[in-house]
Amino acid sequence: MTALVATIAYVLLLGIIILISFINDVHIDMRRDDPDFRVKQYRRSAVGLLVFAALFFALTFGSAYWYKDFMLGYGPHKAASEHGPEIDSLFNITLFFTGLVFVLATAALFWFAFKYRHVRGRVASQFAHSTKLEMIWTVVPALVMTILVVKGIVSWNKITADVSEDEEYLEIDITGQQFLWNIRYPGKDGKLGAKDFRLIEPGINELGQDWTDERNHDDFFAEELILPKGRKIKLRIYAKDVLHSVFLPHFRVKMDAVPGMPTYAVFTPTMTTEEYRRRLAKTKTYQRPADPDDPESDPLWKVFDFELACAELCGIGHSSMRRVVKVVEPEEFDKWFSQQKSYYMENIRFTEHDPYKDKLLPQEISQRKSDFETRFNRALSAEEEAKRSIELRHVEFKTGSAELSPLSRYELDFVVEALKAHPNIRLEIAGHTDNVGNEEMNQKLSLARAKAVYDYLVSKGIAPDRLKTVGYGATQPKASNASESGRSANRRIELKIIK
Ligand SMILES: [Cu+2]
Repeated sequence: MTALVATIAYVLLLGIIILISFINDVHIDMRRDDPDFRVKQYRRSAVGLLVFAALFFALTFGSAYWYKDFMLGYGPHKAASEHGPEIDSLFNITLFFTGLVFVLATAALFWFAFKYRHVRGRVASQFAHSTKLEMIWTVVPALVMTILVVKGIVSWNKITADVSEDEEYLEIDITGQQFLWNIRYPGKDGKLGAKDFRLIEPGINELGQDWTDERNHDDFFAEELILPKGRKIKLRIYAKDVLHSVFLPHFRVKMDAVPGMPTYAVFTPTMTTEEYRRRLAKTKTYQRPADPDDPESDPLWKVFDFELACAELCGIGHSSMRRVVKVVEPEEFDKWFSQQKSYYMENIRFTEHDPYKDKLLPQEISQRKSDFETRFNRALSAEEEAKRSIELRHVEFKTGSAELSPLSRYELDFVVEALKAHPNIRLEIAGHTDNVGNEEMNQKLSLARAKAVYDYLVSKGIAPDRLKTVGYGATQPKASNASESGRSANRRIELKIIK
């Protein structure tokens, strides 16, 4: 509504101005034959133009000064990256030359309109060609352009240089899509896993990560872009749909995200968010309350955050493509980094999307093995008979059957190894079930499952007389059968060491 009223007001104002100038023209026309009137009229217009020029300059420079604390490179917003000052100085050099031309050309324009206004009896001089003038306005701009372009190219090549192979750097994948950024870190191995757009599944595999590439197994996603101060960062930039642009204004980083054409940006942050805030705090402007309506709210400097924005108008939700960027001390970063959970391990592992769901990964094998060995050795050296039992935590069966799940073989192999390492011990293999179903069936099932373990061990070369099987059915629960988790804990195989 307000916009409509404003628009109507502008249109009316414009109409009035046009009308006045039209009336003025008619007025001048009527008195065309009065020379004094015309001279006066032109003088009035020329003085009006001078006043306009003065106001124009005052507003241009005044507003620039007024807002300097919010402009990058002026006021407190000095660059927070290693290459930033170079970009700022390029801007300043360009601004110097273009500003000079702007001021001189604008001043000359208005001054000439005043100086050479119509005066009775004055006639314009005419000349068709001046080599001197031609030389001046060709050579001077050419020289200035050469300086700007050469200096620009030198800086551009330096700033956009890729990392060299022997360098230490942190690689982060930034993928734009309508309308958000996917921020992927490489995990503990320091390497980002391979991607293929054909593997993209919305909600499951947003980036099309190839799970057969082990480098993907520790990659994780973050909501905010967290960066360590003083370390070189390489952003690997992608787009899933349309053009986006990675813009980190405080670090003077901007690079387009182009579908089908990966780009990159390399930079080193030099200030933490805290340090930057403290610098802002020294400026009066940033002492103002963040919420102008609430004088008690935190000052502007305190709520400041670096940001990642999309600098390409990419659609209706473009403005929501903002992420907070946090720069922290390297120690704090390392701590945060080590606490992050791998996307693969949390969301993909052992699901239908996992190409390795029927096998264990090397680190999982060694983890389970050391867990088993610890418990086995403890049971082996226990004095009391009751403590000489160990539960097989990863031996599982299909529901209601005695068929071992594919992943059970790993733990059973640890048992084989332990039996071979201790040739004097024997084992009682005890099967247990929950209390679902009738007693007789449970007893049979528990014995059948114990027998399946027995068969596996014998097939791996363990002498049958070292093993004994028992089926306890539901008679020895170790948890309450009232809940599913309790029932699941009760369905188990236990080994008792017999010396
Ligand atoms: Cu965008």
